[in-house]
Amino acid sequence: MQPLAINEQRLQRQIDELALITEAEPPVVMRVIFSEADMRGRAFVKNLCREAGLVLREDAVGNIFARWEGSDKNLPPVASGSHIDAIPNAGKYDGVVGVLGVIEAIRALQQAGFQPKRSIELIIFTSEEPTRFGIGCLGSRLFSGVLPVAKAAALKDRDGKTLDEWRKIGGCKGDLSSVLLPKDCYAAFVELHIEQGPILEAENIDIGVVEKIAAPSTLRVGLTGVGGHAGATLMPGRRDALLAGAEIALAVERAATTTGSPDTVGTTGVFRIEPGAVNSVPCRAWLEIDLRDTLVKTRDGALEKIERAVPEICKRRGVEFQMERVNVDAPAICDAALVQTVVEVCGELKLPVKKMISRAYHDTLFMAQVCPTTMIFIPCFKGYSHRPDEYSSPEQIKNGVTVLAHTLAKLAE
Ligand code: HGY
Ligand code: MN
Ligand code: MN
Repeated sequence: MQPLAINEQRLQRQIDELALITEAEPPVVMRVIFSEADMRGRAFVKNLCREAGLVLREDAVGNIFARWEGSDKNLPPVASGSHIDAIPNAGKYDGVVGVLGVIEAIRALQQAGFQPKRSIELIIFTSEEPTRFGIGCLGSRLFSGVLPVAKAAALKDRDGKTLDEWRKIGGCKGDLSSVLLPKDCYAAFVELHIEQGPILEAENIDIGVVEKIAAPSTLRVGLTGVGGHAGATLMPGRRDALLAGAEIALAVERAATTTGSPDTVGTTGVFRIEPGAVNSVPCRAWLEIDLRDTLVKTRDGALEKIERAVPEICKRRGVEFQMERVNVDAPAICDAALVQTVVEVCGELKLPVKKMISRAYHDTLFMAQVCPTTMIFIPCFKGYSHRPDEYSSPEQIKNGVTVLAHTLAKLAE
């Protein structure tokens, strides 16, 4: 095979163009699953797949598959991919590098005359971000069987619109039960992603290869207090839902900072109140709490601490609560042989490489239930992510795509 020519200008142009397909004001990116912008983003990427000669299909929850047919169609394909949906106030690289980068890697392999024996399949997962339904990795959870169909079918967004209603808007066909794939459907899955952390940049290393993905969990708490006139309702006896929520958010911080593990992270990322009028005592509050650690035991200990604090705070404040574990996931252990393949490719390309833990979750977390997996990380500016100043340079992206292309070639030959 001739040396690979990754067309970084073309790839950068595509990243920039996709970033303009957003629900927000550029440079802010936001593409919530099945929104009008997400549908335009999907169409944009599907078009690039067609231009690269890939065979497209979509499943009943909107996962998109773009396949480069190999010479031996009986062999399980090698897969790579990520997501293009984006949370509010996002940047333009999270997920996108691992989707557009695969198309670029395939085009470079095609141009170098490589002919895969195993098919190489790009997967663009539905709703990796939890924005719409409060649970992340919806597409890969269903795909891997981690999320039961009945639980998925019951998902609603904050206005009560169901997953089925959104699937109709997204043009999805078929029953959710058809999303589940047989265990040996892929030979391997490798996801290219920005690190979303500061380590590679700080240590001046070009490539990270992921050995383990931290264990995420989400807790949802609904609070019902008693509203009233801000002027006429005296302080004694108030049952202020916001203040109960505020104490719970502080309990999350306390639980995360007292485990003794530097890897425990707790965030009350969503905190909504009603009625939201300056002169009205908040009668309702909703919290969505994100709690993670690389060790399940530590994460679970912190989660249980929060679950004990909620009733105690609410009892003291006379506020009623509902509490629900939305997801409590195990960490993923990546495949050692696959990790070694990436290390070898980096050696051949003379790119410094570091074995790492991913603190962010990814679809790879669930693909690990389906087949051997690993991830290829590239540095990002100060580790920033989930903010508009998220940035990786064309050079850093090119390095990641080159390593991915050579890795896919090794796995597909
Ligand atoms: O939250 C995460 O870890 C991922 O970026 N969705
Ligand atoms: Mn993200
Ligand atoms: Mn991501």
